Amino acid sequence: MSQASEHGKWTVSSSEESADDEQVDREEPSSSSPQQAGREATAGPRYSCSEARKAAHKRKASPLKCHDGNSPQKLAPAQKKRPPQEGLGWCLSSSDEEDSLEGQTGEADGAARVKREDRCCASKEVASNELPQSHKSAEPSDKVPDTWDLLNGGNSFRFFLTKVKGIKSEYNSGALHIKDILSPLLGTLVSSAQFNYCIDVEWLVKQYPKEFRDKPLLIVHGEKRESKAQLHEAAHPYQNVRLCQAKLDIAFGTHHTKMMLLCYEEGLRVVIHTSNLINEDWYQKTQGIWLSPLYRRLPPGADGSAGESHTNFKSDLINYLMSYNSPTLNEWVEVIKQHDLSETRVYLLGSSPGRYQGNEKEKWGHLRLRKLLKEHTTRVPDQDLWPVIGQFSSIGSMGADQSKWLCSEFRDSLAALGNNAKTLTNHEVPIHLVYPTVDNVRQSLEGYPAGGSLPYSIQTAQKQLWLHTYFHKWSAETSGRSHAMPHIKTYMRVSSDFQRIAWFLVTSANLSKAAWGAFEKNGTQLMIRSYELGVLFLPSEFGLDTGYFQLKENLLSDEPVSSFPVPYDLPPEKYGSKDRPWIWNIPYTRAPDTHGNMWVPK
Ligand code: JTA
Repeated sequence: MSQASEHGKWTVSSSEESADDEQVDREEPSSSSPQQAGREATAGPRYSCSEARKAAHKRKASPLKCHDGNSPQKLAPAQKKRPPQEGLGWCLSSSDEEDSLEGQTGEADGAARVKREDRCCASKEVASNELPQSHKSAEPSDKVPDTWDLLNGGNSFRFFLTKVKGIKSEYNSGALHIKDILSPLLGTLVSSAQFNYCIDVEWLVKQYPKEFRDKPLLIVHGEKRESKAQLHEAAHPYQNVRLCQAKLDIAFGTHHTKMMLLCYEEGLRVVIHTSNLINEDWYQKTQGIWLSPLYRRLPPGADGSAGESHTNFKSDLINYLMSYNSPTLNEWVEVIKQHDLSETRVYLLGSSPGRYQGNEKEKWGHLRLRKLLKEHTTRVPDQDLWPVIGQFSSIGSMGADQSKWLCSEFRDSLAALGNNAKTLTNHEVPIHLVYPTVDNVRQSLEGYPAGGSLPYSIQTAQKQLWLHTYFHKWSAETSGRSHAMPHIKTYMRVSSDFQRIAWFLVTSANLSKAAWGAFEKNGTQLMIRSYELGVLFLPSEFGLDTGYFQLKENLLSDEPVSSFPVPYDLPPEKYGSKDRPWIWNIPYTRAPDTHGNMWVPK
């Protein structure tokens, strides 16, 4: 079938035809054949992370070089070349070399100050019977900024970006690689759990410092059937690795949540972030990370509900874990109960698959956000008309027009504010959506292959051209990440002059009904397909009674620590008349990417 559309003339073979006229609101990708669609409806998405990665590796092995005539020509793989500028900034650990921590030190967020006798282990079940293992702390070196400084000094929000290879080192100051997060400087690991979507087990194990590599590691994932078998096969060589399959009972649901639970001799740390556990996701993308403080163990015999934060984070995290209905995760619930999470300043905002009614309706998704905003924000003058901004890396089916979900239930939630007084002006609250254009991707550090992590399909896009009128380019001069494509997802309410923000959310949730939930039964029920997790920053929890954060204008400067470091440029810039949203399953052969290649999906 050939069609001339918004996206130029292109062809799809019948085997690539989508059968999703059925209004399914799953996130990308859509099914690839009618037969497949039938299977999917009962069995969940077909396209697994491992398949996406295989396709990416194939493309890498035989890139389609752009030549004068624009005719695709297969060439041998280009020599692996060094990025233009290696990050020369300091690191908590080297991203490439192992054992790089010898001789480095710094206080591990207080961890280094822990006396031997104060050290503790996770519950027996989780820690098995590993003996606590101490690690040497070397003498301070003045070359390495103090970890305590990094985590507490300049960054009261504990919000970080991932390090990007190939940008000026100053833009990576304060950014974290996964090896930094797992560094012994942050704690002496006893046991950990990794929640994620796409997992390269061999790579993941190598990200742990050698001395922690054989500690119990639980991987929580959503893979089924063949891809589950592949994951088990990949984990088989590691006797310390256990797998936990999250139940996904509603069709087209996905386990998107990205979280680390790190149990230390010194306590516990929770990391909520946006990166898959594969090398590409920690290389040249813009990704977000929230690092909890080091949570100390409660005194023996303390009540499990002790150590709660003003934001109710402890109980919300426990309830999120309990929603998996997994005995293995209940062991982690017991570990969390034993720790003091009272210093947490963020709110947990999750999604867990199900159909929720009555008092359960506000547990997850957009209704949970609506409730938090109503209860914990105070409306300031003019705020009713402040825009909401959504920024994401994938897009689900939103229906025939804006009234179906985006500008009804979804906007009503994002536009909610405190001081009851029901806002009658929600229909006037502007929505700005930030999603990369084709040129954003083409000119990115990764080039077109960055589009392999922006899986918006032509089948979905062509049904909702109306959505694209809300779109704005990816631009991030402020963080030096204009060419590091976003896999981060953020949502916020911003003042009309784009100088202040009422709240900020970093999450795994893309712009989809599967992630945020959609009403059923005339709004009496919220149906959610996927697991998602994020943290919400509200001014009131950071000592601000103004009702807003000032925006941090220069992420490298030392503006007041109360200014919020939004990682991309405001105001967002609308798509130009020739701009198109990145769509991953159509070819781009008119202009070469930064590596001289074209994009020709099979
Ligand atoms: C490519 C994806 C995630 C996530 C989920 C993805 C797909 C393709 C990247 C990704 N799905 N897919 O949660 O991080 O085909 O569904 O990064």
